[in-house]
Amino acid sequence: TPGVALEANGAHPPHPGLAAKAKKEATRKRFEGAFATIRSELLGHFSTHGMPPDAVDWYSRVLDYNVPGGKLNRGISVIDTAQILKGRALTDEEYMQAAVLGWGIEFMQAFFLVSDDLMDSSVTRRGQPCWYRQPDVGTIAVNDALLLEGAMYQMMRKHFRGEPYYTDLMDLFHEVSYETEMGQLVDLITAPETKVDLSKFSLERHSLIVIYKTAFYSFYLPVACAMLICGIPMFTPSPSSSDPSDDLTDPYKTALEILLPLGEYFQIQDDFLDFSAPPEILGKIGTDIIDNKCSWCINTALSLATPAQRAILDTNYGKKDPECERRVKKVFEEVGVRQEYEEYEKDVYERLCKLIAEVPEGGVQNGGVKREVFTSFLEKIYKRQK
Ligand code: GPP
Ligand code: MG
Ligand code: MG
Ligand code: MG
Repeated sequence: TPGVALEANGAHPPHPGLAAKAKKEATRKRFEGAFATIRSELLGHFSTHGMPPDAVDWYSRVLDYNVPGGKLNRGISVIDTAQILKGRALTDEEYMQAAVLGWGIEFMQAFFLVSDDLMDSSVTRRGQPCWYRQPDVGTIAVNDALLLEGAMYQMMRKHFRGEPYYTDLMDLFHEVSYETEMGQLVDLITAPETKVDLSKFSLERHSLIVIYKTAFYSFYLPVACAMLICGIPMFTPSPSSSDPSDDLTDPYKTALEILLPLGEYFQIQDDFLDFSAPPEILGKIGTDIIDNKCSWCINTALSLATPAQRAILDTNYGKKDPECERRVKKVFEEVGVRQEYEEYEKDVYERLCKLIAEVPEGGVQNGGVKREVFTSFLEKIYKRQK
């Protein structure tokens, strides 16, 4: 069997080397440079519509406050994936194409987060007050979120309208947005802000929420974008042929089948670390228990709890009280959430390695994808501590 070399040794040094850190920093800097270009294109276009100066100012405030301040993992992974698919450094032109789509995903994320913070009545995001909480913003944030979505399509229109894959690209962004919105719906009705009802939770619900709300746009979308600009054709369904989504050789379907469970794994790690990681390593204090989140930990605990433990969870979950949080954590420890996680991580890693090993190693020349695209993602997250 083709080996997927992802040994835990060597690949995961406790402290990434200084050189690796500097390289990461340079990658980020270059990507941020592309934002400056995209930003001025958007503002230029906005002005050509005769928008008055106060509207141009507002629009630039929306962009600067909400788009560039995140970790940029999604955007940068378009560039990394394109590089892997090409098997070489990108030309300046190829780089800009990848960067526009990378920023497109970051705009999509900004559109989602501005909306989500309003729906969740959140207070801070990325270390600053949520946009809607700016004194002069409020519910104008709804339109600002829609503007961010419009900007994402505008920048792709400017850079890709003449490309043969433009319709596929538009279709991809529309589909992924729709999937994320479905996930957001299930998330909102499963854990409403004002009512704690653990009977609505289950591991199946958790899986569905995570895959729809996060995995499509965070994991599949960046890779599908890179595949499109690297010339991997998308199968177009035609009414006369049988459903092409059944075609096991469709590289986009292959990507989806690996990246959705990988995205689910990533979120389960996130949930587990929220409960288990020391704040000084995680860089933040976990709040999922206090916030009534439909997290992997509570769902795992619910599936294992005795009636007495269940009663403790029912009365203490989602309460804004550190003593309640402590009681919930005690039940998590008693039912063995840590051991369950260890087992899950081992199993999902094996499952993903198997899936990756089955990818036909055709390479881009043969209209296929490369295993390294997936191993590089898996390598980055396997056994992460933060
Ligand atoms: C954040 O989830 C929200 C999304 C990833 C998608 C939002 C989708 C929309 C269609 C608006 P969260 O509320 O669980 O996380 P956070 O704690 O970051 O707010
Ligand atoms: Mg939220
Ligand atoms: Mg939310
Ligand atoms: Mg979390």
